[in-house]
Amino acid sequence: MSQRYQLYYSSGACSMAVHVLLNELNQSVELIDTSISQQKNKSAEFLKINPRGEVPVLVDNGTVITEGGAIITYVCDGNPSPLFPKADAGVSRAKALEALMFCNASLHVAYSKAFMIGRATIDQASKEVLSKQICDSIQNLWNFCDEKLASQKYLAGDTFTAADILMTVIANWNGWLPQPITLGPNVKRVIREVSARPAYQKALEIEGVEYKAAA
Ligand SMILES: N[C@@H](CCC(=O)N[C@@H](CS)C(=O)NCC(=O)O)C(=O)O
Repeated sequence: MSQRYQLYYSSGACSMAVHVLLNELNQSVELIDTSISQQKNKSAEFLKINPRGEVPVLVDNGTVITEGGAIITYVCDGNPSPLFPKADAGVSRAKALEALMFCNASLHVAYSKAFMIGRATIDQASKEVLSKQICDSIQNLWNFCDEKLASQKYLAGDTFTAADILMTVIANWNGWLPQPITLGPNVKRVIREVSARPAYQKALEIEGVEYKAAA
């Protein structure tokens, strides 16, 4: 039987946050392997769906939605739960969006820059300087998260939201960076809890990903 949702994903990439979220919401999904390492995201077929060649892409009854932040809020709005306050919820919605956008537009983007510098065909000395600068900025973002999580249980406050899922996915990318990143005890507390949830464990198993960041 065809599923309502189709998700174009690459193992362990930011698309995994959408996968975990759909599991949390008990929504079945058809997963379409769009492996970045195998360049499936550059195939002519996928570029027709997302000309920018990026995952995640969600298809809901034929409607194509790109951009992780938009997909996450769309899925949450269509499946109301404590994971994301409703559109008329006022401050709690704003705080959930703030946390989600922090992960999507600040944390994720910093990693994207680091990966781009790693692939850049520039001289080694420049690469090292730029890599150090971006890795230092990633460390600062994690320090900011850790300070926030010292006084509240989760990124958006005292309720677990979709932002915590995205943060947990991104934390597992540290091994790909050219410089070690230290995650503080409060960040570790949250990523341990989130990655241990059945919805997360199921996504790890299906995507064939090992969760190393919580160690
Ligand atoms: N702004 C986009 C960024 C998505 C993005 O950067 N996805 C990465 C995986 S985490 C990707 O598909 N990269 C393709 C590539 O590296 O070729 C979003 O939030 O959805």
